[in-house]
Amino acid sequence: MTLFPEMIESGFQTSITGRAMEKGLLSLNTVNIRDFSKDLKHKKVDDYTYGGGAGLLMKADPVVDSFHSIEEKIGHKPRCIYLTPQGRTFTQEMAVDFAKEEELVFLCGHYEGIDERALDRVTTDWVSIGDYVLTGGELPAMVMMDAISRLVPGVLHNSESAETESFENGLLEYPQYTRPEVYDGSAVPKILLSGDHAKVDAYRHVQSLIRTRKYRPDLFETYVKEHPDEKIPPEVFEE
Ligand code: 6GU
Repeated sequence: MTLFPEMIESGFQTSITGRAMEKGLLSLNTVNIRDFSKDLKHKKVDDYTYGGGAGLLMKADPVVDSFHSIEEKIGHKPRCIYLTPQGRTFTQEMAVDFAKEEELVFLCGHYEGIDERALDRVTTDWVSIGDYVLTGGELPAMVMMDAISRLVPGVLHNSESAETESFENGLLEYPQYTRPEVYDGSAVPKILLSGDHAKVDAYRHVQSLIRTRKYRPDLFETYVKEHPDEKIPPEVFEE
């Protein structure tokens, strides 16, 4: 549900989510809230706020009527996510939970937001993508749709799925290299050319630990607490 359906459609048709739609693994239906405006002449969907203050607010009835059109189409009341900086900050764990749903509705606000009475009637989840302010809910909806879609079985190829493990084990990804073996004087770490898979895995794990400690000490602390029996090598604590 959006005032800018083309923005959502063009984004989702691209790349991996586009391929998954062609395969029938995902589908996208955009509802243009403006199509439910009762103002036949100007298709107005926003108005001034009672009590005054900055900017325009999206009116209740086009939003509620848009949602009812979806309810009628699918035959039940789906989970409806309102994208707002006031929501819970989106995490991988929330993506896993949303990925279990057969249908999800994303309600994208614009201007100063949406009349509270519409939100009361249609929304089940309020989600933010971080502590900064955007002009509308479309980009956050696309962020969520991407993160959730890649968790749907079949959307990623096997070679792509392997990469999911890394954030889900609570550590950052280790550094990766492809050809050439020496680029601009920098060689690929020798161990990666050894063919010894156990050694490569161990090396990568240590690299993940080093990165996580350096860039996300919060995640590192949690990881250490959750793996009390793991011996962390001293090089992880250098620098
Ligand atoms: Cl979900 N909406 C808007 N407008 N701004 C945001 C956001 C959402 N998440 C972070 N900033």
